[in-house]
Amino acid sequence: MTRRIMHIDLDAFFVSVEQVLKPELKGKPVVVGGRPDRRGVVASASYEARAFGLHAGMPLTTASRLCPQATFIEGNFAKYRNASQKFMSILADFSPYLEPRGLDEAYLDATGFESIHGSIHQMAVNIKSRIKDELGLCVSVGIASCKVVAKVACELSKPDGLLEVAAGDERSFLAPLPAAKLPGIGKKTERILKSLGITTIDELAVTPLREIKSHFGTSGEVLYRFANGVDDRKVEPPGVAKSISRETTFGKDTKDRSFLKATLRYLSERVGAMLRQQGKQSSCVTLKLRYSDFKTITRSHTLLQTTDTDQTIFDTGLKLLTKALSQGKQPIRLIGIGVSHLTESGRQLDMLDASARRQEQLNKAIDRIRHKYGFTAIQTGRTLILKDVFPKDKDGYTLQTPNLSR
Ligand code: TTP
Ligand code: MG
Repeated sequence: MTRRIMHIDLDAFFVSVEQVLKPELKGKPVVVGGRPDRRGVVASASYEARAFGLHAGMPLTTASRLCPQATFIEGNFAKYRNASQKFMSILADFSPYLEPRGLDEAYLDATGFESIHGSIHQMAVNIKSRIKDELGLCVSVGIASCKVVAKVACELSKPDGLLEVAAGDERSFLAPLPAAKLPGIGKKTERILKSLGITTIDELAVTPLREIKSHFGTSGEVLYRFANGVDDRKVEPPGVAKSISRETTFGKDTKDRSFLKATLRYLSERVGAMLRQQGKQSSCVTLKLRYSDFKTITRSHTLLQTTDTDQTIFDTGLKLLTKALSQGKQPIRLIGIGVSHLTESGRQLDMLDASARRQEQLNKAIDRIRHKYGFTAIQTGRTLILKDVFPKDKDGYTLQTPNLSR
């Protein structure tokens, strides 16, 4: 049976949520991202604003120059998360084979669902109208036999679109489109392709695989397959996490070691708490650093024994941090810590060891108190200095995330 995959993406998501709350903004140029005189970029632009050349990622100052009459809105992430949850739960009513991608996008496997809705096209019409009726939002849907073609079809149909590519037409549907429309082709890849004389997807599709691989290595193979409309990736409902990580960007780049350590400690505690909440242990700790020139490094350490304690995560991260700081000279823009290679937590052999047992009891007590009174109800000495830097509420410090980006 040929697969029928849908790609579903809300139109001008952040802006549309604002327009539902303030209907007088409908049909007007609207930007979410911040005030026009602030440092920062456009997160979402209404289609009316796009007519003036505005797009996501454009500096707000440029946006206000191109379209001074636009309404600029700071935005409120909690509102968008709430709308996103409702959106995903409507989709989940249609198929259990649902793979959310970010806040406003999802793949849905609709193979075999014709009998319920009459046709897959009709199923998409039903999805669109439920989202419109219940959330007041417009969504675009692409339907095809694989993910990559469904995604391109969705993108092409926007706004308020619905485009189905019949089985067998994948290759000819993609062929005339610019190569940059293919997911995975960013600015850099596009430049290289141009220098090779490749501008359309068709030109990429007929280039010998050997040649593509000589420029892009093994990822060239994926490009080649996508260009030919071949993509056997499954729709994967979110399973259990394969890794857990927390990170934050700083308001100002820093080299201050005790501040970096304090932040690392706090992030380690958040990771540890989540790890224990999921009943998992980890045997690999990874530190992530982004320097002021945006160069990003990750350094990992494999533990001899699995762990779920904040202290071990922090100690390991700190060793990696100390080493990285002795090598990199630039100020740091972002720090993150994560654990991977997760296993179900069972009693470890060394639990016979009294100190490990004490540690486990301590973790349990801390988690209980935090569950009841909020994350910052218990703070280790090291993280106290963060109170002057990050805003805090009952649920912990509000970490700085870059603009409204994902
Ligand atoms: P997109 O789906 O890429 O954009 P969109 O929904 O605004 O517009 P459309 O799909 O109709 O082209 O991203 C979804 C939301 O994610 C977007 O509304 C705002 C947020 N976002 C950012 O915060 N930063 C970004 O750079 C991008 C691209 C999106
Ligand atoms: Mg969208």
